[in-house]
Amino acid sequence: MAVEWPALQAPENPVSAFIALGANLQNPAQQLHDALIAIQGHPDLDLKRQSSLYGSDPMGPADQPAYINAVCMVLTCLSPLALLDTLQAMESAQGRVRDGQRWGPRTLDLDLLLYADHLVDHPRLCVPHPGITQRSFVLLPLLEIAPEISLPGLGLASDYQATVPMLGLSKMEFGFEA
Ligand code: A4P
Ligand code: MG
Repeated sequence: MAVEWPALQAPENPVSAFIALGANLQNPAQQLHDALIAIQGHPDLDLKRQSSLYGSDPMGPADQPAYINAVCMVLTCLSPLALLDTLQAMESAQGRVRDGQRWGPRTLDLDLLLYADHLVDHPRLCVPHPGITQRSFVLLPLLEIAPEISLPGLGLASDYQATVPMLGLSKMEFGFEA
């Protein structure tokens, strides 16, 4: 599919964007906490909602630690690619090393799940994130903070809850204040 303009342009008014957070190295809960602090403190991001923390078994190679995941919602005037750049800079600032291993362990992964109601198909960015409907560690925290949300081109997110593989997902009792 061709890149859709103006889907990649910066909006005139703030739009909502949903971000998935994941970590399984170097105190993952602290990594997510630090990431939310960074998001909250960023001048172009207005953190509006954050889910509970969720623990889950690793998807992909099994010889890696369990993950902690969460989802947050921000308002932003950044373009989708500028937002991706911002998220990748935050990953690097928290020690993310890209060694090319697919689904390998990481200190912090920040994926852009949804950007307003846009469909983006760009070499660097696919939105909605293709994993939303297949990953319990993304779908359930998303539904916690946006139970009625519709996924562009895919319908209601809640329609996928019954069939998504659970991967040992559990909502953690402790949370944190960003
Ligand atoms: N990219 C394209 N679309 C997007 C998007 N919507 N958001 C591109 C973010 N990035 C997007 O990502 C590779 C490239 O995808 C980026 O350069 C960007 O241009 P990456 O973060 O560098 O690499 P990655 O995260 O290892 O790749 P991948 O395949 O996206 O991994 P996933 O899907 O993030 O999986 N198990 C549990 N339980 N919980 C997890 O959070 N995470 C992973 C990583 C594996 N297993 C897991 C978990
Ligand atoms: Mg990623």
